[in-house]
Amino acid sequence: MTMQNVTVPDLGGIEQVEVIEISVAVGDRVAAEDTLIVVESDKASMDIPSPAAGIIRSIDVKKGDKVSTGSVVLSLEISADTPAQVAAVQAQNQIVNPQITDAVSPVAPAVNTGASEQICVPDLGGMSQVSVIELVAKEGDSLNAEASLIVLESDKASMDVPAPRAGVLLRYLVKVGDKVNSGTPIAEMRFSAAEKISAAQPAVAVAQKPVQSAAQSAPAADKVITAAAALNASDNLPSGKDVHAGPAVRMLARELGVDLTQVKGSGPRNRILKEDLQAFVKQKMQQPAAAAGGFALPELPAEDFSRFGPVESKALSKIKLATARNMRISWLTIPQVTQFDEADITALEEYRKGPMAAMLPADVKVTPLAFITKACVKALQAFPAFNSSLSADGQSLIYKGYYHVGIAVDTPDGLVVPVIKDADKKSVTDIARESSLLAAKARDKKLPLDAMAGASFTISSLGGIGGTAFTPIVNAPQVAILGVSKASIKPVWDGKQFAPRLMLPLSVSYDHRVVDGAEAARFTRYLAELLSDVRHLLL
Ligand code: CAO
Repeated sequence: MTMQNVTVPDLGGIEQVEVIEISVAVGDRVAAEDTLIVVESDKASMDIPSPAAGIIRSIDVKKGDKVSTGSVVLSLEISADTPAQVAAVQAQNQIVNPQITDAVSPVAPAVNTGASEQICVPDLGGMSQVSVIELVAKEGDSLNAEASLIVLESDKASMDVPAPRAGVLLRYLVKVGDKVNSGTPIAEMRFSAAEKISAAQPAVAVAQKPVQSAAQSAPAADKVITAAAALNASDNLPSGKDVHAGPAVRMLARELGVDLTQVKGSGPRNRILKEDLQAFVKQKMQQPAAAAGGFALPELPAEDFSRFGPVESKALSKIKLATARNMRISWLTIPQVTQFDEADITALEEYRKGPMAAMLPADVKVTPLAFITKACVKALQAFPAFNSSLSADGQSLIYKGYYHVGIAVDTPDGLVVPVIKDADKKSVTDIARESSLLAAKARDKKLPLDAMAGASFTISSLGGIGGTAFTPIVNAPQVAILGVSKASIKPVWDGKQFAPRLMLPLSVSYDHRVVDGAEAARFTRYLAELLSDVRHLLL
């Protein structure tokens, strides 16, 4: 039995790396080469594998710690009993802590071909026939030095091949799925004259960004490159929440503050590609801000209707777009219920069409809507909650001391809601005059903006069209809306017999956070009673 400290291998000049994953726990039994810890620099992630089979006795680092070459990360009790096994362990230890001096650049070597240079796969340290799994940039892109060009993946690890220096990617020489070896040309790039260096100068880059050399002697070479090049063996990680992504994607995710465990990978074996990260961020940006209830709904998928027959697309008018936005917000944020009732307007209509019509000047037309507006004001005065709004934080109710009634008007461009201000101070005839004037202006697109602002309650009348009932949507931040349908003669039981009465259907939709059902039923009934006796409205 031998105790073995596992240390961070030579980082080839990188001063510090961050522990990003701890793949084992104290007491775990591990096999040789099992991933113990994953560390990451800003260019690469790499796994620190177990030098031999054994049991984890202590873990000396935690996620987020910064470690350097030689830092002890954990201690392992190795079950190596024979001299041969001990020797193997010692050899592994050399592998994990190699003393390497002649490091080479991690960036792809470039071969100068005159106008452009070929970028080749760096030394793979003994690995061959490694798959190209991602072409990261686009042909024609201007790339910064060390921007990722392609991602390679072997059975155990993935590796970014970056551009050696800033330049333009002219074309790729490989495609996804190709198998490549050390030295395989992968792309052609053009560099500015100042940046051109010959293929004989890799040592310049070496001194700046050294990593282990695969060219170094030793049977340890394969191991060394696995541990120290830009490799990420997350395939081997045991935890389901660990992610499979290359260093460039990890770095980008960190910059964007994206939790990669939330991103679905579309690459081989669910590897997260740069496109997956971009699509994730785009989708998050497009989501509507969480509504008051703190949720966001998924968008409907786009449908290609032309698959089913001929189609024509027409842009929505500004009015319709605004209505769509408001209706959506209202529908999604207000728990609304509709209360139905009927008003007996037989007497009201006899009066309107008889004595009232006889008194009115010829140019004034009074429809049931003017009486209904007046009745609404009286009902709002009796039930102030219907003339209120919830405060923005939802903690209080703001009661309004004014009665501004919005009237929904159907225009060729869509629904417009002009407002009859201070309707409580106006007579039925005044309201009739004003509403027909506002409706005419709305249809002629001559309504000033302030004529549509400030309503404390809304009426939507489809009485001139027909229908028996409907459920209007509360016009937020108001808390209630009255829908009026077409009056019709109905047989009504008067206690002794059925009598023909003109019944007006009323539909009151209300915000159930503000108004409860019993209150809504009382409000609607009260409204119906006001309309059944015209004297209430003329006083
Ligand atoms: N029952 C029976 N008849 C009714 C009635 C009712 N509830 N309401 C109106 N009428 C009658 C009127 O008396 C008039 O008849 P006469 O011409 O014989 O006098 C006729 O129907 C037409 O009325 P009107 O619709 O021109 O006038 P109005 O005052 O009732 O309504 C306005 C004005 C602007 C509200 C209306 O024209 C309108 O645009 N309504 C549509 C609103 C809408 O689209 N709402 C839906 C919103 S939710 O998507």
